[in-house]
Amino acid sequence: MIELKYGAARQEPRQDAAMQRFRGHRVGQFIHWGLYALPAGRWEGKDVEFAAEFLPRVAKIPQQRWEALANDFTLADFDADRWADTAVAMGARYMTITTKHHDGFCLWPSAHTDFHMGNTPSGRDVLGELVAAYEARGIDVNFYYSVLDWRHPDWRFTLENDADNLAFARYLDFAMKQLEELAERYPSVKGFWFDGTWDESVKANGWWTWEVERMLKKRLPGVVVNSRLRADDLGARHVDTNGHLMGDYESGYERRLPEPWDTSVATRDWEACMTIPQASWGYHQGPWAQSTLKHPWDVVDMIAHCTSLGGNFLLNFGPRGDGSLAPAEVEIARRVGEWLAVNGEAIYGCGFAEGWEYQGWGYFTRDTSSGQVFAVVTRLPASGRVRLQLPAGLELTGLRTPGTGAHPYNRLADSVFEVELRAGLEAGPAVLALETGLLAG
Ligand code: JFZ
Repeated sequence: MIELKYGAARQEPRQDAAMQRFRGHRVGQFIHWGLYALPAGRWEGKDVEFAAEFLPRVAKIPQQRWEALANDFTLADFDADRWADTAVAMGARYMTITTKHHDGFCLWPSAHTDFHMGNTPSGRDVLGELVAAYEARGIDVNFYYSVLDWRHPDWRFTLENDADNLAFARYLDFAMKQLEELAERYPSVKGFWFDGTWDESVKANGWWTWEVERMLKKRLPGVVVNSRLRADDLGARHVDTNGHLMGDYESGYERRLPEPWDTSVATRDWEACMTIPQASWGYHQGPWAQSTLKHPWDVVDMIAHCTSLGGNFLLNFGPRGDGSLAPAEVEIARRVGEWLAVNGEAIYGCGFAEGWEYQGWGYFTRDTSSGQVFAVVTRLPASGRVRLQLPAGLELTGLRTPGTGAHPYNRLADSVFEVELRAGLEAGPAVLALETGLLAG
């Protein structure tokens, strides 16, 4: 053990009510929205096949031309209630929105920069409108904030000399003030999701990431902060030099999930975030993105996968430049939500089912309060039959599907049962609620 001033604040998962609430959500909606939604991956008639929010860098767009996009951000078709209704339809229990992404543009009227929504034609506080609309529907709102800032004159990627150190100290002060401002203006916010913390400059200032976490928790009791914010005294990120998770949950799973048999991740809180197209967070209009959209059942598979290992799943949406949601994304949300409306008892409030081993056809989950075990069958074998191998000493005494009720099964051997699931495939992955008893003898 090394003595750390800015390492993990605690060594065990939080168990307070706010954290338990976050943990039980399991399904969240991520939103990436900013000026990059206007060009949507296309510049001067050419598709740029890279994440749309990176367009200014990848296409080397002059700063003034990028900032001029603010004049076109007119919100012609923006309606916070419609976004929130889509989240409800999807069955999302929380939402995380980009208050400021890497280009520095702010979705709220910040007193610490001119580059914000208040200086666009509508002048509206879209962040405030979204907080109100989502919370009115019982959906928790979290804020994404990029520490990396391509526009701010004091931002530094590396610290080469005293001048860099001075400039970056001013930058950290600016970012702290913006975060204080967010906490003050929107005190109902439930969590902060930090990004853009990987550069040497940030890693050399682990004290600041500690201070940010402390400041937010002091002002907003219960607030939940992701591990991506944090660096320790020695520049270790997410997990400190002594191996303890910093922040409240691990947020390193970006467009990938842990292996389904890697039960080691179930010992702590975590969240995975995922794009609908292959690799863009901001709306990208080109076929490079639009031809790669995931199927709703792919999304359901990932939700169950995360739940089975005690993690949350944050599905990203990239609204368009006029403020409307992309119809294909609304449709995916609707179909995922239809599935959750029937089968959500296997997801919400559920987590890792200790002792129930991964068997390839899908995932076991367990309701953390009732103890009810579920099988979510996302990869039905070609036989149409699923073999359920129960933990040694248990047998199946009943089977139920949330949609249709009691379901037949065959006993093959002690603790081995078989279920026929060919029928009803169009309704998506089947869920089985398992009733078990101790094997006699
Ligand atoms: C970052 C951003 O650069 C991106 O635009 C988006 O906002 C995403 C959610 O976060 O991208 C990342 C962040 C982390 C990793 C990879 C890309 N990572 O941990 O491998």
